Amino acid sequence: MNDLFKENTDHKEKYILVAVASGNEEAAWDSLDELADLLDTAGGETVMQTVQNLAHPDRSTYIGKGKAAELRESIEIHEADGIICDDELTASQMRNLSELTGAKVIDRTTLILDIFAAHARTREGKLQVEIAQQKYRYARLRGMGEALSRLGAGIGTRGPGETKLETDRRVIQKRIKILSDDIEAMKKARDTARKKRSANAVPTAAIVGYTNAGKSTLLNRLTGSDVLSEDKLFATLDPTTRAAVLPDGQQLLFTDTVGFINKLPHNLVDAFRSTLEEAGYADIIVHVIDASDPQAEMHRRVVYDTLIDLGITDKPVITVWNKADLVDEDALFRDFSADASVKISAKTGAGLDGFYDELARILRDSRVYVDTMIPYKNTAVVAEIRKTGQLLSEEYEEEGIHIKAYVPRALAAKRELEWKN
Ligand SMILES: Nc1nc2c(ncn2[C@@H]2O[C@H](COP(=O)(O)OP(=O)(O)OP(=O)(O)O)[C@@H](O)[C@H]2O)c(=O)[nH]1
Ligand SMILES: [Mg+2]
Repeated sequence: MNDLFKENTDHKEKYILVAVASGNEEAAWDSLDELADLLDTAGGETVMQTVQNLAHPDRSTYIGKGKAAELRESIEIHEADGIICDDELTASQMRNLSELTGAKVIDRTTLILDIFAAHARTREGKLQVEIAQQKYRYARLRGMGEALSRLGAGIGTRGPGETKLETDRRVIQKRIKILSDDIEAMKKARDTARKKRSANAVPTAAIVGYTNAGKSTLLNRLTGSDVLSEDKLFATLDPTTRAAVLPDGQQLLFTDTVGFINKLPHNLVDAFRSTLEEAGYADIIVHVIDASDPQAEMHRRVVYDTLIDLGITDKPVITVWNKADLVDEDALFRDFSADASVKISAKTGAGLDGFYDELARILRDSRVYVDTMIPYKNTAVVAEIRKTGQLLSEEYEEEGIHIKAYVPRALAAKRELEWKN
């Protein structure tokens, strides 16, 4: 599936996972469990996990030198292929730690980038992953260049190694520029597609949430589609939009998006910014949380933090506590940051009625009430309202159709319908 861990398909590469805890040791262990899930998704195997308490990661070796020496032994005992650190490392931390442990050293960012690379399907997704990878490499090369120039300090000349690095850096920079231009062009195409959609005035809901929360399963359940969903992290990278008709007959578009994760590498956030920002154009945010996950509360916070980071703060949010089939029937789940909270199982379909009710209520709130007469020459407006709003009544009278309806603000403005709030 990917380069790092599946060079030899018969052999699952084994890794020791390491984290530095500065204060909250429990959180560090939890984060390591997630790192193990990431490794599993990438096709590798965890043979040991360890946490070191340090005020802050060591600047040159991440963990302390004594701990590194211990790890060297553990690597032998477990016949591990290397270690994976739960933070992003600098080039020199990586090199030094590799020397001290005598093994391959990988960081959390590389692992996530690797999974993204393996899961990207569309051209845009692939470009976005590559740009994040190139930026990561670029930063690393710079780090190595500094180390090399320190080695050569005092002689007054630049070593051949550095010259090579300089050209590598220029090549990478050029590549990043080309990729950025390509992505920019695709963003324009998407903007056009979105404008077309919004001209139709069908409201949209963006499904967001922590990775593996069940976003794609929910999209499939709501729209009868067949988007890949599996028990892997970051199964979905590319936004998919599908239409659904709610029980009250109104149409709604749902967009499934890339999942969030704690310590999401910022190069990835930047590279995927235009994809992630899709949620910013939605009328409603559907925030899916895996209610059965012991880390649900942390996941909830990470999702809100990421939304804020993306500038998405003024949308109505409906929080969906998913996987209800895996939790105690009486367990209560609340999200006071959301406009509504419901408990469902995307898998079994339990609780969907409540979800539809809340969705309809929020949609109604984002609309205006219209009580007006539509002349017979404008009956297309009535069809439009039926599609995008909620038509409460229509009476055929002499001078036209008398309608009472909830209509999206945008449509009311476009058609110059008189409204009351
Ligand atoms: N038991 C149970 N499992 C569920 C439910 N909803 C989703 N799952 C499972 O959870 C796993 C992840 O589901 P996905 O729909 O792929 O999750 P996602 O949020 O799209 O994940 P990414 O795209 O990887 O970020 C799959 O194995 C689903 O079958 C549910 O309501 N109950
Ligand atoms: Mg998905």
